Amino acid sequence: MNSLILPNFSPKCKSYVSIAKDVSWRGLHTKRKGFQKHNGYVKIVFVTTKGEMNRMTTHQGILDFVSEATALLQPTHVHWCDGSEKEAETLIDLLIQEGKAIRLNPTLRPNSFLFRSDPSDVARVENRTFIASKTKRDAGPTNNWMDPKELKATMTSLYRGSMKGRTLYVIPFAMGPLRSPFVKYGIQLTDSPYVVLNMRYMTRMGFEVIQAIQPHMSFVPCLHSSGYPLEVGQMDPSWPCAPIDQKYITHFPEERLIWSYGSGYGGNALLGKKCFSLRIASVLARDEGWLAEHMLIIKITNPEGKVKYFTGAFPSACGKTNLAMLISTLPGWKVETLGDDIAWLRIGKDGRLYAMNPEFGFFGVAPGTSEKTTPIAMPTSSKDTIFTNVALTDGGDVWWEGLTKPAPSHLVDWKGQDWKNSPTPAAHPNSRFTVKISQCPALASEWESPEGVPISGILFGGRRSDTIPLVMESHSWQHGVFFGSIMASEITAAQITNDYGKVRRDPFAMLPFIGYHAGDYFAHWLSMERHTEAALLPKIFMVNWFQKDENNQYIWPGFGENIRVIKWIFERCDGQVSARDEAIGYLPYQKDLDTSHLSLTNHQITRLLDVNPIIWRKEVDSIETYYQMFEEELPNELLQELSDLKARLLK
Ligand code: OXD
Ligand code: MN
Repeated sequence: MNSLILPNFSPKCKSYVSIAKDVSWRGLHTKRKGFQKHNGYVKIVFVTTKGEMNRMTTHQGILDFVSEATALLQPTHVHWCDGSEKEAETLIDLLIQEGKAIRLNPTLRPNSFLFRSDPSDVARVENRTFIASKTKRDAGPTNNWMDPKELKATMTSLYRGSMKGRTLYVIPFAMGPLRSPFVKYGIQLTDSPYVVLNMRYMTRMGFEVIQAIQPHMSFVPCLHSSGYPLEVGQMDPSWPCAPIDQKYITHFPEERLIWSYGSGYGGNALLGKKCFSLRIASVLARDEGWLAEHMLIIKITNPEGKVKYFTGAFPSACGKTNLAMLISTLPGWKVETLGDDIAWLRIGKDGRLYAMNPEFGFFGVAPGTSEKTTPIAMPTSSKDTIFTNVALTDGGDVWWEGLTKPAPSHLVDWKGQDWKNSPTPAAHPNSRFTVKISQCPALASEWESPEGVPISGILFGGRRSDTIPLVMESHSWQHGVFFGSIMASEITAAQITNDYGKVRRDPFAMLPFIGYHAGDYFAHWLSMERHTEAALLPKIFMVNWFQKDENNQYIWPGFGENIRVIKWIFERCDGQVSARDEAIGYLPYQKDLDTSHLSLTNHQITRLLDVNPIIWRKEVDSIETYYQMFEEELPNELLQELSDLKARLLK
């Protein structure tokens, strides 16, 4: 028996009945059985003439997963998502009726919606994220670990009955293009229609996907409950979620299983993203000989029409989206995007490393995004966009800090309160926009290439006021892995912590995303060299757009001007320019860094490309201390790199 909870009787009720019929599976015949009053809503009960599940898939694993979860979660209704436009419209209408979403002014922002989360549920919760590997050792020092049996027992009791009064949505989704040999499948069960709508933009999702999962194929079961069952008569808040100490974002790496409870926000709830495509995928990648990375992918075309592809890993708040959507200030140089967050990398038949973006959308941070900083993001989010926790203008459009100066004189802030020229941000610092990547005007045509694109260079970055020069290249693959392992960034105000200004080590920008022991992860990176010829692997670079002068001012102009650094990297990969061999890596000769038409003094350029041995000796001490956390699991190769660096600095 299927049922759909609909808003109270209204003159429109008839149309809801027809919508309710339409949301059933294509070609599936339903008969109305009757109405039931439920919690101020009318529940229209349908009986299906054929077993619904069997019409959708014969995959026994999927059928068992759904039926076992249904028995545990006890939803009022089960809905298998087809990913259609009609289904999305039905869900959004329902959410608007329930006061959980706001339709933005269709003239200004067609088919776009604003959601406001509960103020306690605004970001990924790293301290509630667990890697429940069989042993604590396998989770390593960078993850929270819990015994899987204990965790499952705790979560099973939380899950029991947690979807009462709600609909369980079955979301079949794919990470990667369906025709790619590297595509991976997931089935997410959720009680959040907001999650369904976001997953529809962030992943390939719905009918085609479930059809593609053949009976012999594996999938990652992803269970998600907001943790807010509705008893009869209970009010449904506009953003159901559980208190912080009941939130659990958990991964069972040996079983390739994801369980998430209590949060409806971002990476906690859109399980295809960080949970699957990084934490679980990093385990799959280790076992299968590839890399699952927190990286953007870009295509660069030089004035001669030569093309190269690059990936880049940057911690939060280091301009990753900006780089993914960069508009070049150098004539003839073009940047196109293939992804802004995740890359899966494999060695191809020709021995080169290929990257594929498993995602289908952007889940971008709104504050700071503007015509000036990220011009491409503006048309990208001009329609068909889901906004979360941004401010609402009087004209029914969205606003966030940095979008325009000055701010509009009146707004409704992300908490739904009137806002007038207040120092408190109107948009939450982690407010987001969700859009399909295909809406990006700077999208490279080969973004869905089944094999991915061959990578010439890997960029590691961070936000450092000093120490790291504007750009440097590693001496070798092993030295590049050392670069990745020591990546660090200064904590910014956007990160809501008390450690403002302190340096946080974030190896490979994967600190919260490595699904196993980080020491083994470094070893896995090192091992890639054994699977191909060293010369075929990408060159590895470290970049830093954020050096400051004595007056605490950024020296490098950044944004679109970063193309000048990319140009040097491109030319290094092409063997067109030589470099200074310094203790820390290869650095540009000043003449090879194109600074034409920039108002940089010679002194500033020298400073940007400087290696200060005193600062670097301190850095070496800091790396030594940081490396201790990996104990004897730290690969010897990295210790060797560190001691070689130390020796070179003393010369
Ligand atoms: C993200 C993140 O949301 O890295 O992409 O936190
Ligand atoms: Mn990210």
